[in-house]
Amino acid sequence: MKNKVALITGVNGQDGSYLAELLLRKGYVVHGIRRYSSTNSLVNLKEIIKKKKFSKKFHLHYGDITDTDSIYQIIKKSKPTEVYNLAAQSHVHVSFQIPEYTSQVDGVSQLRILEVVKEIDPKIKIYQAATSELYGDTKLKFLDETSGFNPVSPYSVSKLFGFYISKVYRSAYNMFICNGILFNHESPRRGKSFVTRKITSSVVDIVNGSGEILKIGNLNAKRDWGYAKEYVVTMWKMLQQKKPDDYVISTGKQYSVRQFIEESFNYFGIKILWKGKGLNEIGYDKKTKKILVKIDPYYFRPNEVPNLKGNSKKAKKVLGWSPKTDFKELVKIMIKAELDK
Ligand code: NAP
Ligand code: F7E
Repeated sequence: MKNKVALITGVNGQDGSYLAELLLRKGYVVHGIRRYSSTNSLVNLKEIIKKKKFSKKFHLHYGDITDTDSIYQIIKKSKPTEVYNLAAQSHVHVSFQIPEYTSQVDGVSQLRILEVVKEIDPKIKIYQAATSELYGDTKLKFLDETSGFNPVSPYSVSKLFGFYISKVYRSAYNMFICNGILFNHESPRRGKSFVTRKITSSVVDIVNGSGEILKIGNLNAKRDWGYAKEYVVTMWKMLQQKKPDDYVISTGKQYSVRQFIEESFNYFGIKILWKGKGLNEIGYDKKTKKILVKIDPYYFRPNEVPNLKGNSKKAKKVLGWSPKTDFKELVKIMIKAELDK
């Protein structure tokens, strides 16, 4: 394979780090944009940095996707054949606290990238990280590429702009741009403020005797949770097709936050029983009667997305992709990784 060069924004995030590893294994030269940080933000990239054969083909650039000039300079210099725009203020709850900033990073920045690519080389292929949050508060049982959107957070409205501006540039300028509508995907590299990693890391701390109680928000929210390492493969596959298109990536199964907690404790043989209602609901250990879970309204959102479940038939048919890791296995992978730490 010759001259495959990828640029990944958000390279040190969960998906960016898995995608960088995948592309390096495929022989790509990979450039990544990272923001300057006073603290170490490269923990997800440690596998790449420590492997000599990878590190030679891996280049990090300081930049920010709200800064058009830095995007321009990096694309001009690195000459990518594929750009994966994964950078985002990716926390839905936080987007209610910094809505204007979120719209700049998660919405307008995709336009910045599209404009720069159109100017430098419109043949560069682009992947845009769209999201199941676009469907928002929906009554539909299964969501696919034809389902209507009803975004209910500053995060999802910003991503809606990114989604549609990508379609506009695809049709208006004949550019190769794909939107990946990915449902929730998790891993040991997930940030600790997202519910799955928060649960697995707290459960391991509790089992290790920290004495803490898991404080949680909406126990009944349901998500279609997949494994991030498998999902990044679809980003690459989308850009290898003859024509650009949009794809839903999901497992087709949903579980509640409550079930995620139960399954995590279950790994250690602890059975959680529930008692009480609303803010007073608690989860306790059936055997010891010790309270292990409490509700904290701090984690409630001004608007909630109660449930999401995808239908990835198109991805299966066109990309030849289907998920392999089920819910139980995902919980196991995340718990084991916490134990290893
Ligand atoms: P993540 O772990 O939160 O990573 C986000 C990355 O974006 C981080 O590397 C972050 O860098 C970077 N970033 C944030 N603001 C930036 C800016 N202004 N300029 C440059 N970089 C910036 O997110 P993820 O889970 O990997 O998700 C990847 C993408 O997919 C995101 O766009 C997310 O919205 C979208 N998505 C995620 C899911 C999911 O379930 N994970 C589902 C659908 C869509 P710092 O370390 O400096 O903060
Ligand atoms: O919340 C509920 C919360 O923050 C999941 C991002 O990657 O996926 C992610 O967004 C559910 C919500 O993910 C807590 O109310 C209960 O219903 O892990 P989350 P998210 O909001 O679904 C989508 C597809 C993206 O695109 C986003 O970038 O869990 N929940 N208690 C809680 N959530 C958090 N964070 N913390 C709690 O204590």
